This record gives sequence, C-alpha cells and structure tokens, in this order.
Amino acid sequence: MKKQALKFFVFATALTFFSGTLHGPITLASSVTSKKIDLEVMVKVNQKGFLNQRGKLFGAKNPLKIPKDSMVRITFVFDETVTSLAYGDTHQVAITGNEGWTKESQKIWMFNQQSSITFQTGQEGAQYRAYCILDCIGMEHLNNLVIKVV
Ligand SMILES: [Cu+2]
Repeated sequence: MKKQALKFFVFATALTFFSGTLHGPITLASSVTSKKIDLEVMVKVNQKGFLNQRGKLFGAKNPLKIPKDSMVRITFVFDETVTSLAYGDTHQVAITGNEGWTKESQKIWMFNQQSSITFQTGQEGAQYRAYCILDCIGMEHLNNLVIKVV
C-alpha cells in the first residue's frame, strides 16, 4: 500500500473512532441490523489471511463477490488454531468503501470470536476493501481483502 493511501486509512479510521465516541452506538456497524439483510457472508480471519467458509484464501485473483443494491452483512470469524501462537491474538477489521466511508467491526479474539459489518452495496463495479486495523501476527496478510460488486 502506498504511504499516502495508508495515511488516509489511518485518518479515516481515527475519524470513525472519534465520531463513534462522540455519538455513541449510532455509528456502530451493528446499528444497521434493524434493516433487512439480503446476504450474509462469513469470512474467517487468521494469521494467513482472510478465508472463505471452506478455508480458501481470498486474494487478488479470488475477491469476495457480493451483489449490487443489497444490504450485505459480513461476519468476520476468529479462526486461529488453539496450538498457534496467534491464538492469543486479537483482530479488528475495517471496511472502506470507494464511496468514502469506513466501518469497523468489534475486536475478535478467543472470547469474542465473531463480529459483523453491515453495509449497503452500490452499483456494479463498486469496490470495498477490508483490512485488520490492529498490530497482529499475520497483519501483512490481512491488509487487503478485495470485495467486489458483481
Ligand atoms: Cu489482525
């Protein structure tokens, strides 16, 4: 990731956190749960990266595909193995949309193993990125889950 882009992400993340602190739960991703969900997707998170339910890694050639004009809920699931050093780790995922918004999940770790982010998808071609915002083992594999509207 370019330095400029990284700065923007950090800034956007800080901004989201700050406004969340000011206005309480209104800006939390979970507040959208009252709306109808069109699609629920589970994404496993471990030190190797973001994986689908079958355990296949997402990557540049294997983006997460979601439908247009839909309310999508992505649930990030803590997937470190008990025997791994990373089992004591904590992840927290943010999604940034190309429309300019950023939403954060709650922290996921051994005692809180999943958290969701819900958002409205745009038109075909819209793109979103998910990335872990904590310093974790495997953070270099958790910096760019591409989510594409198809
Ligand atoms: Cu992480």
